[in-house]
Amino acid sequence: MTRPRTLDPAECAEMVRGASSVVALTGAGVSTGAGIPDFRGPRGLYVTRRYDPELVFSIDHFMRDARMFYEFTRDFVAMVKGLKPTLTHRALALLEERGFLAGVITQNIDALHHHAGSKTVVEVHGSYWSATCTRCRTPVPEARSYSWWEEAIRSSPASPVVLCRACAGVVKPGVVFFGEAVRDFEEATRLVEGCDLLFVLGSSLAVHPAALLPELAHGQVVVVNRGSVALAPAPNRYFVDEDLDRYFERLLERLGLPLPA
Ligand code: CNA
Repeated sequence: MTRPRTLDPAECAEMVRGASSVVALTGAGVSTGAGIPDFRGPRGLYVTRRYDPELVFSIDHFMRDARMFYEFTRDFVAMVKGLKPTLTHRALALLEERGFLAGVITQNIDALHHHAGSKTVVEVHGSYWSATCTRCRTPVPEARSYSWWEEAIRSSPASPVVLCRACAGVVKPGVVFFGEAVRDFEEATRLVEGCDLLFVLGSSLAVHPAALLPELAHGQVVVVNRGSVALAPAPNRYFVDEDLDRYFERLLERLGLPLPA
């Protein structure tokens, strides 16, 4: 049986330099350093505000009555607005800018990879970075700003539910709900199958189908995650049980790249 192997930042830097295509798959753990707890942890919104995820993120419930989802959104926006992307988000954007990284696939809905400046971002669970009217299908490009969400919720005649300016239909953020298909999975699959180094960052790999992506990787897989991950050891897989920001700080140093401000 293959024993799990770790990888120090110096060895990882060599791997990044030698790879022809690097891709990162990220989860809730990249955003905890920014102050966004995972939803089910002790500080998570499901626990502190007693939201029932089955209802909050149910598309059937949302189409019948959007108020519960928007109460969650009001709390989520109040928490996320003003938070800065973590060093790991910014490091990934820098690695892409410098030609080391082909793109990021994320399970997160917080849009922090966009806010950090990443260009190729595949959000398989969608995010608050986009929104559309459920009635007339008009997109809402202003949704890219959390300040816009805060103001739209506060000033909507149906507050907290945000209504379309054109037809007064209910606006739905681009977050993928239970009962909806994941987004851009073909694009995510193409990126993973085409890379020779896949980072898996801050994800327990418990949620499918995103959790299946590392199985499709043909090259090296480097997991950086505190705690256990649902991925079996294999000769091409490395498991680093460390804080992400600390690891990426040292990785950038080894690559001779400046720490992003
Ligand atoms: P998860 O199952 O909560 O896994 C997160 C992992 O990250 C855990 O194993 C943690 O131990 C680990 N972790 C936390 N902080 C760090 C850190 N600083 N350094 C290293 N490791 C750390 O979450 P997943 O992303 O795997 O998937 C579950 C759901 C939760 C996805 O659909 C997400 O969309 C959803 N979610 C998103 C957000 C967000 O958008 N920020 C927040 C919470 C949940």
